[in-house]
Amino acid sequence: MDERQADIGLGGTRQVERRTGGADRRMVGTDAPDNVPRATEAVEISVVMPCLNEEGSVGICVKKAWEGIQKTGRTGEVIVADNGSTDRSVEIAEAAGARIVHQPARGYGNAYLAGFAEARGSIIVMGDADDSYDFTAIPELVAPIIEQGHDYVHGSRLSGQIERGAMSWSHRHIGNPVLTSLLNALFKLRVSDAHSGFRVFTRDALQQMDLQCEGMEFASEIVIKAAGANLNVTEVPITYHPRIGESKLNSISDAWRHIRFLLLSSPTYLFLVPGLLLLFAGLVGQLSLFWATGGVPLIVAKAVLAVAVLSGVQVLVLSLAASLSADRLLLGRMYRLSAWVSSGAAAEAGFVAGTVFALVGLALLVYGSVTQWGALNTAGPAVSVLVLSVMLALLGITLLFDSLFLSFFEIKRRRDSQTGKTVDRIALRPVRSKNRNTIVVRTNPAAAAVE
Ligand SMILES: Nc1nc2c(ncn2[C@@H]2O[C@H](COP(=O)(O)OP(=O)(O)OP(=O)(O)O)[C@@H](O)[C@H]2O)c(=O)[nH]1
Ligand SMILES: [Mg+2]
Repeated sequence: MDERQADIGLGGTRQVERRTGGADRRMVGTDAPDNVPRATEAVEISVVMPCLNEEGSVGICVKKAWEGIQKTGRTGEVIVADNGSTDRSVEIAEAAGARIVHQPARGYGNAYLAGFAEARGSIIVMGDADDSYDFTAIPELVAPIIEQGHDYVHGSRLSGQIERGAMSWSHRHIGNPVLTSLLNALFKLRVSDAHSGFRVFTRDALQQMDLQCEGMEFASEIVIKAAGANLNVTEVPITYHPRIGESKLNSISDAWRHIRFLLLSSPTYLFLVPGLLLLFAGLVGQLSLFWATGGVPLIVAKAVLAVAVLSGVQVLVLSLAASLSADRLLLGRMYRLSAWVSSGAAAEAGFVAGTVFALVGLALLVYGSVTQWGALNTAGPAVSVLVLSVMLALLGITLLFDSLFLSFFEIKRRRDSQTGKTVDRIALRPVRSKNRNTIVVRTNPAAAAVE
Protein backbone atom coordinates (compact mmCIF):
# COMPACT_ATOMS: atom_id res chain seq x y z
CA MET A 1 0.00 0.00 0.00
CA ASP A 2 1.33 3.44 -0.90
CA GLU A 3 0.96 6.56 1.14
CA ARG A 4 2.00 10.15 0.57
CA GLN A 5 3.44 12.40 3.18
CA ALA A 6 4.50 16.02 3.06
CA ASP A 7 8.12 16.60 3.98
CA ILE A 8 7.45 19.34 6.48
CA GLY A 9 10.86 19.22 8.08
CA LEU A 10 12.98 20.58 5.31
CA GLY A 11 11.06 23.75 4.72
CA GLY A 12 9.37 22.97 1.42
CA THR A 13 6.25 21.28 0.15
CA ARG A 14 8.34 18.44 -1.26
CA GLN A 15 6.48 15.16 -1.34
CA VAL A 16 8.01 12.01 0.06
CA GLU A 17 6.52 8.85 -1.30
CA ARG A 18 6.51 6.17 1.31
CA ARG A 19 5.68 2.60 0.41
CA THR A 20 4.92 0.41 3.37
CA GLY A 21 4.55 -3.30 3.23
CA GLY A 22 4.47 -4.81 6.70
CA ALA A 23 7.81 -6.32 7.64
CA ASP A 24 9.11 -5.69 4.15
CA ARG A 25 8.77 -1.95 4.36
CA ARG A 26 11.13 0.23 2.41
CA MET A 27 11.26 3.89 1.84
CA VAL A 28 11.61 5.49 -1.53
CA GLY A 29 11.60 9.20 -2.20
CA THR A 30 13.68 12.30 -2.49
CA ASP A 31 15.19 11.84 0.96
CA ALA A 32 15.38 8.07 1.25
CA PRO A 33 17.41 6.74 -1.68
CA ASP A 34 16.92 3.58 -3.68
CA ASN A 35 19.63 1.52 -2.03
CA VAL A 36 17.63 1.15 1.18
CA PRO A 37 17.66 -2.55 1.97
CA ARG A 38 14.49 -4.48 2.63
CA ALA A 39 13.86 -5.56 6.21
CA THR A 40 15.14 -9.02 5.37
CA GLU A 41 18.24 -7.84 3.46
CA ALA A 42 21.65 -7.37 5.03
CA VAL A 43 22.44 -3.78 5.97
CA GLU A 44 26.01 -2.60 5.60
CA ILE A 45 25.96 0.82 7.27
CA SER A 46 23.68 1.88 10.12
CA VAL A 47 23.70 5.56 11.00
CA VAL A 48 22.38 6.11 14.49
CA MET A 49 21.60 9.55 15.89
CA PRO A 50 20.18 10.42 19.32
CA CYS A 51 17.54 13.08 19.28
CA LEU A 52 15.96 15.25 21.92
CA ASN A 53 13.90 18.09 20.48
CA GLU A 54 15.96 18.72 17.36
CA GLU A 55 13.16 19.58 14.93
CA GLY A 56 15.25 22.26 13.26
CA SER A 57 18.09 19.91 12.34
CA VAL A 58 17.13 16.24 12.50
CA GLY A 59 15.62 16.22 8.99
CA ILE A 60 18.79 17.78 7.57
CA CYS A 61 20.95 15.23 9.42
CA VAL A 62 18.91 12.27 8.18
CA LYS A 63 19.07 13.59 4.64
CA LYS A 64 22.84 14.10 4.87
CA ALA A 65 23.23 10.62 6.36
CA TRP A 66 21.45 9.10 3.38
CA GLU A 67 23.70 11.13 1.10
CA GLY A 68 26.75 9.87 2.97
CA ILE A 69 25.60 6.25 2.75
CA GLN A 70 24.85 6.63 -0.94
CA LYS A 71 28.34 8.01 -1.60
CA THR A 72 29.82 4.81 -0.18
CA GLY A 73 27.78 2.76 -2.66
CA ARG A 74 26.68 0.46 0.14
CA THR A 75 23.33 -0.36 1.63
CA GLY A 76 22.34 1.42 4.78
CA GLU A 77 19.75 2.60 7.23
CA VAL A 78 19.29 5.72 9.29
CA ILE A 79 18.00 5.29 12.82
CA VAL A 80 16.88 8.19 14.98
CA ALA A 81 16.80 7.24 18.65
CA ASP A 82 14.26 9.65 20.00
CA ASN A 83 14.56 10.52 23.65
CA GLY A 84 11.00 11.70 24.20
CA SER A 85 11.02 14.78 21.97
CA THR A 86 8.01 16.99 22.48
CA ASP A 87 8.48 18.90 19.23
CA ARG A 88 8.09 17.62 15.66
CA SER A 89 11.45 15.81 15.57
CA VAL A 90 9.97 12.32 15.16
CA GLU A 91 7.61 13.29 12.37
CA ILE A 92 10.34 15.19 10.51
CA ALA A 93 12.94 12.43 10.92
CA GLU A 94 10.51 9.82 9.66
CA ALA A 95 9.57 11.93 6.67
CA ALA A 96 13.26 12.29 5.83
CA GLY A 97 13.62 8.51 5.72
CA ALA A 98 14.71 7.53 9.23
CA ARG A 99 13.56 4.59 11.26
CA ILE A 100 12.53 5.81 14.70
CA VAL A 101 13.45 4.04 17.88
CA HIS A 102 11.75 5.42 20.98
CA GLN A 103 13.77 5.62 24.18
CA PRO A 104 11.70 7.08 27.01
CA ALA A 105 14.59 6.89 29.52
CA ARG A 106 16.41 10.21 29.20
CA GLY A 107 20.13 10.38 28.54
CA TYR A 108 22.60 10.52 25.68
CA GLY A 109 23.86 7.00 26.45
CA ASN A 110 20.35 5.61 26.85
CA ALA A 111 19.32 7.04 23.50
CA TYR A 112 22.34 5.51 21.75
CA LEU A 113 21.96 2.13 23.44
CA ALA A 114 18.36 1.92 22.20
CA GLY A 115 19.44 2.93 18.69
CA PHE A 116 22.37 0.48 18.58
CA ALA A 117 20.12 -2.34 19.74
CA GLU A 118 18.00 -1.81 16.62
CA ALA A 119 20.89 -1.26 14.19
CA ARG A 120 21.35 -4.04 11.63
CA GLY A 121 24.49 -2.79 9.89
CA SER A 122 27.91 -4.37 10.07
CA ILE A 123 29.29 -0.82 10.33
CA ILE A 124 27.74 1.62 12.79
CA VAL A 125 28.04 5.40 12.49
CA MET A 126 27.11 7.63 15.41
CA GLY A 127 26.59 11.39 15.48
CA ASP A 128 24.39 14.14 16.93
CA ALA A 129 21.10 15.11 15.31
CA ASP A 130 21.94 18.83 15.57
CA ASP A 131 23.81 19.26 12.25
CA SER A 132 27.12 19.92 14.02
CA TYR A 133 28.62 16.86 12.32
CA ASP A 134 28.49 16.52 8.56
CA PHE A 135 27.09 13.08 7.78
CA THR A 136 27.98 13.47 4.11
CA ALA A 137 31.56 12.80 5.32
CA ILE A 138 30.59 9.21 6.16
CA PRO A 139 32.75 7.79 3.33
CA GLU A 140 35.90 9.29 4.90
CA LEU A 141 35.03 7.82 8.29
CA VAL A 142 34.16 4.33 7.10
CA ALA A 143 37.16 4.11 4.75
CA PRO A 144 39.70 3.09 7.45
CA ILE A 145 37.35 0.26 8.46
CA ILE A 146 36.60 -0.94 4.96
CA GLU A 147 40.04 -0.40 3.42
CA GLN A 148 42.46 -0.85 6.31
CA GLY A 149 40.60 -3.19 8.63
CA HIS A 150 40.31 -0.80 11.58
CA ASP A 151 37.64 -1.57 14.18
CA TYR A 152 36.92 1.95 15.32
CA VAL A 153 37.30 5.39 13.74
CA HIS A 154 37.16 8.47 15.94
CA GLY A 155 36.30 11.78 14.28
CA SER A 156 38.59 14.46 15.73
CA ARG A 157 37.50 18.07 15.67
CA LEU A 158 40.73 19.30 17.20
CA SER A 159 42.90 17.76 14.50
CA GLY A 160 40.29 18.90 11.94
CA GLN A 161 38.41 22.16 12.03
CA ILE A 162 36.10 23.88 14.48
CA GLU A 163 34.02 26.53 12.74
CA ARG A 164 33.45 29.88 14.38
CA GLY A 165 30.60 29.65 16.90
CA ALA A 166 30.54 25.86 16.88
CA MET A 167 32.12 25.46 20.30
CA SER A 168 32.16 27.88 23.21
CA TRP A 169 35.51 29.30 24.34
CA SER A 170 35.28 27.48 27.68
CA HIS A 171 34.55 24.11 26.04
CA ARG A 172 37.26 24.64 23.42
CA HIS A 173 40.02 25.78 25.79
CA ILE A 174 39.04 24.40 29.20
CA GLY A 175 36.39 21.66 29.31
CA ASN A 176 37.46 19.60 26.33
CA PRO A 177 41.26 19.74 26.81
CA VAL A 178 41.01 19.13 30.57
CA LEU A 179 38.68 16.13 30.24
CA THR A 180 40.63 14.75 27.29
CA SER A 181 43.94 15.10 29.17
CA LEU A 182 42.46 13.47 32.27
CA LEU A 183 41.24 10.54 30.20
CA ASN A 184 44.58 10.23 28.42
CA ALA A 185 46.52 10.39 31.70
CA LEU A 186 44.36 7.90 33.58
CA PHE A 187 44.20 5.35 30.79
CA LYS A 188 47.54 6.02 29.09
CA LEU A 189 45.91 6.96 25.80
CA ARG A 190 46.64 9.62 23.20
CA VAL A 191 43.20 10.71 22.02
CA SER A 192 43.10 14.24 20.62
CA ASP A 193 39.40 14.96 21.14
CA ALA A 194 37.74 12.57 23.60
CA HIS A 195 34.32 14.22 23.36
CA SER A 196 33.80 14.27 19.66
CA GLY A 197 30.42 12.68 18.94
CA PHE A 198 31.12 11.57 15.37
CA ARG A 199 32.45 8.00 15.41
CA VAL A 200 32.25 4.79 13.43
CA PHE A 201 32.82 1.21 14.53
CA THR A 202 32.09 -2.30 13.46
CA ARG A 203 29.26 -4.34 14.93
CA ASP A 204 31.85 -6.70 16.34
CA ALA A 205 33.63 -3.81 18.09
CA LEU A 206 30.31 -2.64 19.51
CA GLN A 207 29.72 -6.06 20.99
CA GLN A 208 33.20 -6.20 22.45
CA MET A 209 32.81 -2.81 24.09
CA ASP A 210 29.67 -3.90 25.97
CA LEU A 211 28.55 -0.29 26.54
CA GLN A 212 26.42 0.56 29.56
CA CYS A 213 26.56 4.23 30.52
CA GLU A 214 23.31 6.17 30.44
CA GLY A 215 24.35 9.78 30.20
CA MET A 216 26.98 11.92 28.49
CA GLU A 217 29.78 9.84 30.07
CA PHE A 218 28.88 7.32 27.38
CA ALA A 219 31.24 9.28 25.11
CA SER A 220 34.16 8.58 27.47
CA GLU A 221 33.06 4.99 28.02
CA ILE A 222 33.42 4.22 24.32
CA VAL A 223 36.97 5.57 24.16
CA ILE A 224 38.09 3.74 27.31
CA LYS A 225 36.47 0.47 26.36
CA ALA A 226 37.79 0.62 22.82
CA ALA A 227 41.26 0.74 24.36
CA GLY A 228 40.37 -1.90 26.96
CA ALA A 229 39.16 -4.26 24.25
CA ASN A 230 42.36 -3.64 22.25
CA LEU A 231 40.43 -2.44 19.25
CA ASN A 232 42.32 -1.21 16.25
CA VAL A 233 41.52 2.52 16.59
CA THR A 234 42.32 5.45 14.34
CA GLU A 235 41.40 9.13 14.26
CA VAL A 236 40.14 11.03 11.24
CA PRO A 237 40.01 14.86 11.16
CA ILE A 238 36.47 16.23 10.89
CA THR A 239 34.82 19.62 10.73
CA TYR A 240 32.60 20.77 13.59
CA HIS A 241 29.82 23.13 12.58
CA PRO A 242 27.65 25.37 14.76
CA ARG A 243 24.70 23.33 15.94
CA ILE A 244 21.13 24.19 14.97
CA GLY A 245 18.78 24.59 17.93
CA GLU A 246 19.42 24.62 21.64
CA SER A 247 22.21 22.61 23.22
CA LYS A 248 21.06 19.80 25.48
CA LEU A 249 24.39 19.75 27.27
CA ASN A 250 24.59 20.78 30.90
CA SER A 251 28.25 21.77 31.13
CA ILE A 252 28.70 21.32 34.89
CA SER A 253 26.67 18.17 35.55
CA ASP A 254 27.75 16.47 32.32
CA ALA A 255 31.42 17.28 32.99
CA TRP A 256 31.01 15.84 36.48
CA ARG A 257 29.46 12.66 35.04
CA HIS A 258 32.54 12.29 32.81
CA ILE A 259 34.98 12.91 35.68
CA ARG A 260 33.14 10.57 38.04
CA PHE A 261 33.10 7.84 35.41
CA LEU A 262 36.80 8.30 34.61
CA LEU A 263 37.74 8.15 38.28
CA LEU A 264 35.54 5.17 39.10
CA SER A 265 37.01 3.36 36.13
CA SER A 266 40.44 4.09 37.46
CA PRO A 267 40.59 2.85 41.08
CA THR A 268 44.38 3.02 40.97
CA TYR A 269 44.27 6.81 41.04
CA LEU A 270 41.04 7.18 42.98
CA PHE A 271 41.85 4.80 45.86
CA LEU A 272 45.15 2.95 45.53
CA VAL A 273 47.50 5.94 45.22
CA PRO A 274 45.83 8.06 47.98
CA GLY A 275 45.63 4.97 50.21
CA LEU A 276 49.33 4.20 49.77
CA LEU A 277 50.27 7.84 50.37
CA LEU A 278 48.27 8.00 53.61
CA LEU A 279 49.69 4.71 54.82
CA PHE A 280 53.24 5.67 53.94
CA ALA A 281 52.99 9.13 55.54
CA GLY A 282 51.40 7.68 58.68
CA LEU A 283 53.96 4.90 59.11
CA VAL A 284 57.04 6.99 58.38
CA GLY A 285 55.76 9.79 60.63
CA GLN A 286 55.03 7.45 63.49
CA LEU A 287 58.41 5.78 63.24
CA SER A 288 60.30 9.05 63.12
CA LEU A 289 58.38 10.44 66.10
CA PHE A 290 58.36 7.23 68.11
CA TRP A 291 61.06 8.28 70.64
CA ALA A 292 60.31 11.98 70.46
CA THR A 293 59.16 13.63 73.69
CA GLY A 294 57.16 16.82 73.99
CA GLY A 295 53.85 18.36 75.02
CA VAL A 296 50.26 18.09 73.86
CA PRO A 297 50.99 19.04 70.20
CA LEU A 298 53.23 15.99 69.90
CA ILE A 299 50.54 13.74 71.40
CA VAL A 300 48.11 15.12 68.82
CA ALA A 301 50.66 14.60 66.05
CA LYS A 302 51.12 10.96 67.01
CA ALA A 303 47.34 10.44 67.09
CA VAL A 304 46.91 12.13 63.69
CA LEU A 305 49.57 9.91 62.16
CA ALA A 306 47.70 6.88 63.49
CA VAL A 307 44.55 8.19 61.83
CA ALA A 308 46.51 8.48 58.57
CA VAL A 309 47.54 4.82 58.80
CA LEU A 310 43.99 3.69 59.65
CA SER A 311 42.34 5.66 56.89
CA GLY A 312 45.10 4.70 54.42
CA VAL A 313 44.44 1.01 55.01
CA GLN A 314 40.68 1.50 54.67
CA VAL A 315 41.14 3.36 51.38
CA LEU A 316 43.41 0.55 50.20
CA VAL A 317 40.72 -2.00 51.02
CA LEU A 318 38.27 0.15 49.05
CA SER A 319 40.71 0.13 46.14
CA LEU A 320 40.55 -3.68 46.13
CA ALA A 321 36.75 -3.71 46.02
CA ALA A 322 36.70 -0.91 43.45
CA SER A 323 39.19 -2.73 41.23
CA LEU A 324 36.62 -5.47 40.84
CA SER A 325 33.82 -3.11 39.90
CA ALA A 326 36.12 -1.32 37.48
CA ASP A 327 37.16 -4.65 36.09
CA ARG A 328 33.56 -5.54 35.28
CA LEU A 329 33.02 -2.06 33.89
CA LEU A 330 36.12 -2.23 31.74
CA LEU A 331 35.80 -5.71 30.31
CA GLY A 332 37.99 -7.35 32.92
CA ARG A 333 41.30 -6.58 31.32
CA MET A 334 42.88 -3.79 33.22
CA TYR A 335 43.45 -4.50 36.90
CA ARG A 336 45.78 -7.10 38.31
CA LEU A 337 44.51 -6.35 41.82
CA SER A 338 41.07 -7.64 40.93
CA ALA A 339 42.50 -11.09 40.15
CA TRP A 340 44.07 -11.11 43.62
CA VAL A 341 40.71 -10.22 45.19
CA SER A 342 38.59 -12.62 43.18
CA SER A 343 40.96 -15.51 43.87
CA GLY A 344 40.26 -15.04 47.57
CA ALA A 345 43.96 -14.45 48.33
CA ALA A 346 43.37 -10.82 49.36
CA ALA A 347 40.73 -11.87 51.87
CA GLU A 348 43.03 -14.52 53.31
CA ALA A 349 45.96 -12.12 53.62
CA GLY A 350 43.69 -9.52 55.23
CA PHE A 351 42.37 -12.09 57.67
CA VAL A 352 45.84 -13.15 58.78
CA ALA A 353 47.10 -9.55 59.03
CA GLY A 354 43.93 -8.48 60.84
CA THR A 355 44.26 -11.26 63.40
CA VAL A 356 47.93 -10.47 64.05
CA PHE A 357 47.33 -6.70 64.33
CA ALA A 358 44.31 -7.12 66.60
CA LEU A 359 46.14 -9.54 68.90
CA VAL A 360 49.30 -7.43 69.11
CA GLY A 361 47.29 -4.25 69.66
CA LEU A 362 45.12 -5.78 72.37
CA ALA A 363 48.15 -7.40 74.03
CA LEU A 364 49.93 -4.04 74.10
CA LEU A 365 46.88 -2.40 75.64
CA VAL A 366 46.68 -5.06 78.35
CA TYR A 367 50.42 -4.81 78.96
CA GLY A 368 50.26 -1.03 79.13
CA SER A 369 47.41 -0.96 81.60
CA VAL A 370 49.12 -3.55 83.83
CA THR A 371 52.43 -1.64 83.80
CA GLN A 372 50.61 1.73 84.19
CA TRP A 373 52.01 3.00 80.81
CA GLY A 374 54.68 5.18 82.34
CA ALA A 375 54.30 8.95 82.15
CA LEU A 376 51.51 9.93 79.73
CA ASN A 377 51.40 13.58 80.63
CA THR A 378 54.18 14.32 78.17
CA ALA A 379 54.46 12.66 74.78
CA GLY A 380 57.19 10.08 74.71
CA PRO A 381 57.57 6.42 73.80
CA ALA A 382 54.78 5.56 76.26
CA VAL A 383 52.30 7.68 74.29
CA SER A 384 53.67 6.22 71.07
CA VAL A 385 52.99 2.72 72.36
CA LEU A 386 49.47 3.70 73.49
CA VAL A 387 48.68 5.24 70.11
CA LEU A 388 50.23 2.30 68.32
CA SER A 389 48.31 -0.28 70.34
CA VAL A 390 44.96 1.45 69.83
CA MET A 391 45.77 1.80 66.15
CA LEU A 392 46.74 -1.83 65.76
CA ALA A 393 43.68 -3.09 67.64
CA LEU A 394 41.37 -0.95 65.53
CA LEU A 395 43.20 -1.83 62.34
CA GLY A 396 43.10 -5.52 63.13
CA ILE A 397 39.39 -5.59 63.92
CA THR A 398 38.37 -3.57 60.85
CA LEU A 399 40.68 -5.63 58.64
CA LEU A 400 39.02 -8.82 59.83
CA PHE A 401 35.63 -7.50 58.74
CA ASP A 402 37.09 -6.05 55.54
CA SER A 403 38.47 -9.49 54.69
CA LEU A 404 35.07 -11.06 55.18
CA PHE A 405 33.64 -8.41 52.91
CA LEU A 406 36.32 -9.02 50.27
CA SER A 407 35.70 -12.76 50.38
CA PHE A 408 32.24 -12.11 48.90
CA PHE A 409 33.98 -11.32 45.63
CA GLU A 410 35.38 -14.80 45.49
CA ILE A 411 31.89 -16.07 44.72
CA LYS A 412 31.81 -15.72 40.97
CA ARG A 413 28.81 -14.89 38.90
CA ARG A 414 28.28 -17.30 36.09
CA ARG A 415 27.46 -16.62 32.50
CA ASP A 416 24.97 -18.75 30.68
CA SER A 417 26.81 -19.91 27.57
CA GLN A 418 23.64 -19.99 25.50
CA THR A 419 21.84 -16.81 26.44
CA GLY A 420 24.98 -14.86 27.41
CA LYS A 421 23.13 -13.64 30.51
CA THR A 422 24.78 -13.62 33.90
CA VAL A 423 23.26 -16.09 36.33
CA ASP A 424 23.91 -16.29 40.06
CA ARG A 425 23.29 -19.98 40.46
CA ILE A 426 22.99 -23.01 38.31
CA ALA A 427 19.33 -23.69 37.62
CA LEU A 428 18.14 -27.10 38.60
CA ARG A 429 15.34 -28.75 36.78
CA PRO A 430 13.80 -32.08 37.58
CA VAL A 431 14.37 -34.79 35.01
CA ARG A 432 12.42 -38.01 34.99
CA SER A 433 14.72 -41.02 35.03
CA LYS A 434 14.14 -44.28 33.24
CA ASN A 435 12.86 -45.65 36.48
CA ARG A 436 9.40 -44.04 36.37
CA ASN A 437 9.04 -43.73 40.12
CA THR A 438 12.09 -41.56 40.74
CA ILE A 439 12.72 -37.96 39.89
CA VAL A 440 16.36 -37.10 39.28
CA VAL A 441 17.42 -33.49 39.70
CA ARG A 442 19.87 -32.61 36.95
CA THR A 443 21.55 -29.27 36.35
CA ASN A 444 20.17 -27.28 33.46
CA PRO A 445 22.73 -27.90 30.72
CA ALA A 446 22.39 -24.34 29.42
CA ALA A 447 23.15 -22.80 32.78
CA ALA A 448 25.63 -25.52 33.72
CA ALA A 449 27.88 -24.78 30.77
CA VAL A 450 29.48 -21.82 32.45
CA GLU A 451 32.79 -20.11 32.06
N1 LIG B 1 22.61 16.08 26.28
C1 LIG B 1 21.66 15.21 25.91
N2 LIG B 1 21.52 14.94 24.59
C2 LIG B 1 20.57 14.09 24.23
C3 LIG B 1 19.75 13.45 25.17
N3 LIG B 1 18.93 12.65 24.51
C4 LIG B 1 19.23 12.76 23.23
N4 LIG B 1 20.22 13.66 23.03
C5 LIG B 1 20.83 14.03 21.75
O1 LIG B 1 22.23 13.76 21.83
C6 LIG B 1 22.94 14.67 21.03
C7 LIG B 1 24.00 15.35 21.87
O2 LIG B 1 23.48 16.44 22.62
P1 LIG B 1 24.02 17.91 22.38
O3 LIG B 1 23.10 18.88 23.02
O4 LIG B 1 24.26 18.10 20.92
O5 LIG B 1 25.39 17.88 23.18
P2 LIG B 1 26.83 18.33 22.68
O6 LIG B 1 27.03 17.95 21.26
O7 LIG B 1 27.81 17.85 23.66
O8 LIG B 1 26.74 19.91 22.82
P3 LIG B 1 26.63 20.99 21.65
O9 LIG B 1 28.04 21.24 21.20
O10 LIG B 1 25.98 22.17 22.30
O11 LIG B 1 25.80 20.41 20.56
C8 LIG B 1 21.91 15.59 20.39
O12 LIG B 1 21.57 15.06 19.13
C9 LIG B 1 20.74 15.48 21.36
O13 LIG B 1 19.49 15.77 20.73
C10 LIG B 1 19.89 13.77 26.56
O14 LIG B 1 19.20 13.26 27.43
N5 LIG B 1 20.87 14.64 26.87
MG1 LIG C 1 25.86 18.36 19.61
